[in-house]
Amino acid sequence: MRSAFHHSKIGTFFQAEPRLGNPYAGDQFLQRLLKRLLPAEIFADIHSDLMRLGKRIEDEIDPLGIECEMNPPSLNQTDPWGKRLDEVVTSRAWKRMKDISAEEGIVASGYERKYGEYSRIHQFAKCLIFHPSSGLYSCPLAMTDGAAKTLEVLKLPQYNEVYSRLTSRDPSKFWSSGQWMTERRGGSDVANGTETVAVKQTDGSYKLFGYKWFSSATDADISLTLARIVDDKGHAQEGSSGLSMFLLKTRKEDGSLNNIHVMKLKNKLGTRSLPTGELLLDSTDAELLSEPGRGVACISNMLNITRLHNTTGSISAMRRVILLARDYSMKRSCFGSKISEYPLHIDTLADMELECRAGTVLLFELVRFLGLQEAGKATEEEELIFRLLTPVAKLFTAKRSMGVVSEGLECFGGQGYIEDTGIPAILRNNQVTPIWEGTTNVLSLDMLRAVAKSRGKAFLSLQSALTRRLGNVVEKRKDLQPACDRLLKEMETLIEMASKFEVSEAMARARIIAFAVGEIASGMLLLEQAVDTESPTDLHAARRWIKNVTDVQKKLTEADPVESTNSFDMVFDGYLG
Ligand code: UCC
Ligand code: FAD
Repeated sequence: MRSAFHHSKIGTFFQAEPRLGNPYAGDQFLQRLLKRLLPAEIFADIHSDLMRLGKRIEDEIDPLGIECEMNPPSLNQTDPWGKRLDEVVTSRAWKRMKDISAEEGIVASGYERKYGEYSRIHQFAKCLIFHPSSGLYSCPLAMTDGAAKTLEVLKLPQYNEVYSRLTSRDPSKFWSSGQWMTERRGGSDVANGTETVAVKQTDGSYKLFGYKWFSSATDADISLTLARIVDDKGHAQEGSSGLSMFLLKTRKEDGSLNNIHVMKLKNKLGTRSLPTGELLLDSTDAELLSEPGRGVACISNMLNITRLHNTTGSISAMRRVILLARDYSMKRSCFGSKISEYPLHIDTLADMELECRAGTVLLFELVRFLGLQEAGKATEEEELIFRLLTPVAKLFTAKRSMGVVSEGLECFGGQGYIEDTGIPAILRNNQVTPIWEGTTNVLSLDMLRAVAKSRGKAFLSLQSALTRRLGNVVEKRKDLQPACDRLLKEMETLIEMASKFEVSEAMARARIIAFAVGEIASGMLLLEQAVDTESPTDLHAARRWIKNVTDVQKKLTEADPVESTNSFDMVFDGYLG
């Protein structure tokens, strides 16, 4: 008998690989959601654009994204004679991604307002399918969107040209933006962490001096940043009220850097295709955009947009790993059957699918609000819910997506751990989403601040929206009454318990509260999807989700009392310092 293993032969079995296909065509849930949210003629238009983009992603953009991942940026700091260059060298694919982003209007489609209040839904649907194939070019685009939004809100005519470049579809005009907030002392606590100072010049402009510790997309054309204005005596005010927001161009008219030194590129776990650098600002020309001392409030226009993009990134990482794992489950056989035939494997995939659907409805609820707000149609209730749910959606989807993507890797067995399948990069790249744009704890506290600033009205607005909208759900399907009651009870308990907390107690429980809000809001949105589409899988998803919603009373009651030192002692047991 001839052996299959001799000479150059390496066996006869080769596993069929998972294929992506058109990521929009394969996402029926997203299609049904968009159909629900959009008027019929707008849906028809957007649907055909997304089908086209999905095909372009499959054929052209995804291979470029892989090329970006394989060719990370490098830094040419000096020429052979020691002269400073600070040249960030990026790949052909990365540069091409910038042009494609402009052509596709990934930012522009949010500002042209072709579909009025629905334009943002179109834009974020594009981002959702684009992100995992974009080689992380979605990161500079998120910041570009945030900068465009900030300029739009400020309505300063002298920045019309900058705004038109950020929102251009012409690759030769399109500019990207950075967002430089983090310094060595702190990225969460920018009020105490910002050391950069701004010195006023006789022409009214400023020169910045400081060290920006994390700058994603170091190759951006402009950036928004924070700094402290110094007075005639060289003093600067400390804390948040000493911070102002500036706009700077990264290059001068002659193409040289604007007195910016790229000190190094970061060596990162993931997002390796993204040039993240440390920057020294040494007399960098900048212009004051905010009122002096209102830097944090002003840059929060940007933060709230980039946090929506972060939510988009987390959800699309889940969707990507699910699309691949689903395809693989039909191709891989174990113990004599395709793995898709094992209920245990399907149950694993179903849990992943559920998280992805819950995140998707939450994202599009916020995107819908954003569109309404920009069209001047948002009610006070919607504004309050928008502010409340933006940090919640970011932290909720980022954290939960890490569990899903990790599970996703396991769906491929050992191959899920092999770099050149491209699958581990989904996990490495996604691990940043809980960290940047505000960590999970910091955003839980941000949510509480939004509640406190509204004197509790943000929670009450969510509760009254739940009552009204779940009432509509029950009107359409009586059998969903128990599921709706469950959500209303959890919301009621949450408000009742949270309103009795001391500030320190609420802060210590901020994460529990934020995740509960995320679960409840997603539950309502999944129920609405189920009754509107009448799709059996949407109904199954809503029921399965609500069965797993956290028992808020139990969770909050069982949390450690704030005054207890038990947890501290447990963590530091044996710590030698
Ligand atoms: O990490 C970064 C990554 C860039 C890449 C992005 C890619 C996106 C995804 C791509 C696809 C995957 S850039 C750096 C991001 N850094 C952060 O997110 C900082 C996290 N820390 C916080 O958010 C903190 O809560 C701070 C910095 C906002 C806290 O600062 P303060 O000064 O202590 O803040 P206050 O006192 O709470 O707020 C000052 C003012 C208040 O307004 P007034 O004075 O009118 O009462 C707040 O209400 O700012 C207002 N404010 C806000 N308003 C603060 N935050 C917000 C907000 N989110 N929305 C509206
Ligand atoms: P810290 O603030 O030191 O946080 C450390 C830990 O303490 C965290 O777990 C946090 O949750 C916890 N913590 C902090 N405060 C509290 C509290 N009050 N209660 C409970 N827990 C708390 N920044 C930019 O400005 N621009 C960029 O372009 C940019 N790009 C980035 C790219 C990458 C790849 C990465 C990894 C980061 C980037 N960042 C950028 C920085 C990022 O925004 C910060 O790292 C992040 O906001 C956290 O700040 P920190 O690193 O100072 O962590």
